[in-house]
Amino acid sequence: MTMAATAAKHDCPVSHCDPYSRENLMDPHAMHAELRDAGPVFRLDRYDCYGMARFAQVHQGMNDWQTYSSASGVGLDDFRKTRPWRPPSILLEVDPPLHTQTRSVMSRVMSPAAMRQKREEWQEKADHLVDDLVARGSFDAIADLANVFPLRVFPDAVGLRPEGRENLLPYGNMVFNSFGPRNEVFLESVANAQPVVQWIMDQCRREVLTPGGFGAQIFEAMDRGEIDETQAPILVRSMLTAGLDTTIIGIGSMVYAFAQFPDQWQVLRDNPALLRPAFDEVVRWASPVQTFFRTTTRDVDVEGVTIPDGSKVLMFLGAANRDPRKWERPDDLDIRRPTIGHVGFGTGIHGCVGQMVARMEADVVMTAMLKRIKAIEIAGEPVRHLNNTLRSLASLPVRVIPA
Ligand code: 4IA
Repeated sequence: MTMAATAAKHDCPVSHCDPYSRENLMDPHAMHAELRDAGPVFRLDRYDCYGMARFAQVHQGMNDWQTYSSASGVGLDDFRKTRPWRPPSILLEVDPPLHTQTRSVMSRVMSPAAMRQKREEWQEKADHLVDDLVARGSFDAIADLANVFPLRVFPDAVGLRPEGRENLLPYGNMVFNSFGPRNEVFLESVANAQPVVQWIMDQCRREVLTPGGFGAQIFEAMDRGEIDETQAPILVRSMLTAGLDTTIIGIGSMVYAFAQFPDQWQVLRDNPALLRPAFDEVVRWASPVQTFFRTTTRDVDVEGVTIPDGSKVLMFLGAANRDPRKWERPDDLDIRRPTIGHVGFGTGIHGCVGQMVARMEADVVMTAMLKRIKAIEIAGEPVRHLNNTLRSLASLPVRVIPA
């Protein structure tokens, strides 16, 4: 017998849980623990797919795009079997070589240097907004701050006209829901989709984009031959889809995190240089984007379990970011911990290309708050907003103590 020559084969654990039920969307943490404990990989029999919830496998899988492809869609739907809900993204829902080409255009437009040029103007806007809120003393950190700030800076940076911007959030909500099943949460969000989708598509045309904005810069890349005329509008659409809900949740999560961990607010006030690592820790802790699918391109062995070729695999970013196998006291916000490797922005070739935008927005808002606020207190029951992919609040009443 040559036992040592072949790795042991295991049956795949099966979970009957529904990650998209209202209860689990409302509070996923107990389910996450159960799924991590089920094994390195498991089947979700309700959705006829596989899942990974431990940090090691999520991180490994997301860093192997050859095996875990995005080209069949990063939602539950397999683009080879069902018609996509919208024309696929040529950034998110593709593999190299096309992905390499489109991503390089996007990363240049939203480069660190490009974002540094925004700092002064964005800081002024953040100071102004936070001044008003501190004067009020009590406000809703979502409705009055998180929902407000990105909408004041990002659509202008892209170069959108003022009319119709109220369509941006409903559109994002639909798209992020569409990565999950066709459940009630999805259906409610697409009830009035047509005019919203139409408005978004109309804003992706060169003629309506302000010169100098991110959108216009994508068309300049087209002029240089880096992408063609069918691709440029779809990349503008990527910005409109991915740039708002996510940063809104990032800012809202910052406030929620520091309201729940007041000692950490004090640590940050004593050392504002921790702002950047603090944002990473909040993104780890909150995981605004909770899940994404990949599709296997071959039979793949994961710790002795074989995932067959062509399987959908649900990556639980939120569960990986709180895996006790990886993180000490994972449920605690600790802005001094090493957050390196967290998957809150994804990881690998699809890792968030807009994170410089998110970081700059969070930076200026938090800088304004650090100067003016000694403590943030929760002043009422937070209300969740349910979405199949995003974890967010609809309302967070707070009271702030001026510095
Ligand atoms: C796109 C992952 C999420 C932030 C995202 C959503 C949509 C797109 C990209 C990223 O439409 O390209």
